Amino acid sequence: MMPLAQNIQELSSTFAREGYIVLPGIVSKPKLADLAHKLRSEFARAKEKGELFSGGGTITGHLNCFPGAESRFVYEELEQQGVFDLIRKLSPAAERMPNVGCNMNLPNSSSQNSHVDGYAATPFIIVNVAAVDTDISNGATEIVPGTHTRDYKYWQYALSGKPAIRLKGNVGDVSIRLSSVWHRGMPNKTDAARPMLAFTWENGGSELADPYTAHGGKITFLTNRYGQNLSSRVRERAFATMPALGTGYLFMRSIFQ
Ligand SMILES: O=C(O)CCC(=O)C(=O)O
Ligand SMILES: [Fe+2]
Repeated sequence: MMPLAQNIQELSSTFAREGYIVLPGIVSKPKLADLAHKLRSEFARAKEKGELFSGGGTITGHLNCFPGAESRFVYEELEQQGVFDLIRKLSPAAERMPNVGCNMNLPNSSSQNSHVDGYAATPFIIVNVAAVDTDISNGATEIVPGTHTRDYKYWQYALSGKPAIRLKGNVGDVSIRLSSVWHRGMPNKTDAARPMLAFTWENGGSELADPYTAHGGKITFLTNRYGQNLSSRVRERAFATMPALGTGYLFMRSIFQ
């Protein structure tokens, strides 16, 4: 692959136009395979011991997680490969260290509703690293290129007719996207969870001097997009079992917003 520094013009212009870019083969595959194994084992253990919360993304099957201090090698490799230099060129707001996270797409998950992450008015950069080979079967993320250029309401997005693509890729591939590009997590039809690492710069980055000290440095599963109270659980259940209901609800609500 061409070193990133030589390719910066082209990457910047693709990023400006599409809202995302993909850099194949950046992070070491064997180390990521080992990390994916640890994340899956820890999830199985936490579930077995009844340590997981109810609702909070467990019904739709899309959780956030902190990938543990043992995942620091991913950050170091991104740094060595010049990915963070590229990020600082793409977004001068990315000053601090990123928040370090991971998306666990669980077996039998349902489609998320299409969304932008955070608030459309304050976009930030997200670097995803595939921790396993990812394709349609295990829920490669759906993304709609070019949707970051205006602040769509849900109904405007739904009627925009812009074509969606799936971010299929191999372990070690990196994708860099703006939070304001419309996207969603998709069903994982395999029997193994799909972990995907995420480095995010919301509000300029992590508040910790070292984001790997979060959660005592231990792999931790966290809620995603849904709360844990009864009404959140009812809503999550309804969206998981009747995706069209979710689309219709968001469509109507966005008209009156
Ligand atoms: O896991 C994925 O593929 C995407 C998840 C996502 O977009 C989210 O949880 O906000
Ligand atoms: Fe998202």
